[in-house]
Amino acid sequence: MRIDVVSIFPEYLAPLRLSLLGRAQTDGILELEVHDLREFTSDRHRTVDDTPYGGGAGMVMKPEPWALALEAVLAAQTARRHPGQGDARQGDPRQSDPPTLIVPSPAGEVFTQSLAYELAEEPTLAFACGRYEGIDERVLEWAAPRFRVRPVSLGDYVLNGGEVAVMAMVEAIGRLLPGVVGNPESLVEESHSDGLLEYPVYTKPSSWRGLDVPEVLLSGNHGRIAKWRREQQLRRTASRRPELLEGVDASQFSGGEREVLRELGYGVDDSGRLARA
Ligand code: JDK
Repeated sequence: MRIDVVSIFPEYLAPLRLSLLGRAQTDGILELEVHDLREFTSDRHRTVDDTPYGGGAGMVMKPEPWALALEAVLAAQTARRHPGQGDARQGDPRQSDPPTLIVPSPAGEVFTQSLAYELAEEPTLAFACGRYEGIDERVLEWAAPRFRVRPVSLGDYVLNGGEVAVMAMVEAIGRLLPGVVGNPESLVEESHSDGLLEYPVYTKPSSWRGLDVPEVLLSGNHGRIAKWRREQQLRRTASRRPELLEGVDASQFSGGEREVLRELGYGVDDSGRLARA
């Protein structure tokens, strides 16, 4: 996968060169290029912001450096997506398979594991990191015929810019690429977790500062262990994220699991969905 990131703080993205994703880059699984938006300005002060029309606090990112930067990204990505076509498709606003452009924004759709899986299938991704109060909205309109534009929020809180959101998204997407995570069984188990929170994990020593690992995990009884872990997932989800259980199809749960859910205050409604009792 090829990923291009545009930012006024390219150094902010440096940690993406470390650890698992760094290895993925040296292994040729991931190609990551970070572009400095200021390289696409032409005034002496390399200006990227200006005052907002309509008034209000703060500054807004000017559109022209963004168009030039995204044109450079398109040129780089088109060569990878359609090798051997020269620049015939470059910037052609009528392509049927435009690359995806993620624009981090507090006003976007929320980034989820499901979106990470979807984006991990793409051959190329581009990320536009805004700063200040955001990017002139016309940049998204200009980009719409050239990219599949997706404003995406990392969650319902306000960051100072898009960089931290991009780090989180690139890490979540990158670890799904084949060969990035050392043990692919981890990913298989993750994908079968059915939207429940994870079970707790323990390692040696079995007794530590007066705290013992749950006995079942030392039993060697894999059936009992699987049942216990699943019950822990249900208990954690009910206590920390009850909204994840509300309305889900109850038929995916065994008799024993429905027993646990009843104990946690969940019943099954007429349509077979979980509901708080
Ligand atoms: C991209 C700039 C900072 C954005 C408020 C301003 C008028 C009110 C500061 N999940 C998530 N959280 N935050 C982001 C994110 C923040 C960003 C940018 C992503 C670019 N900022 C910022 C908005 C405001 N807003 C305009 C209405 C304040 C992503």
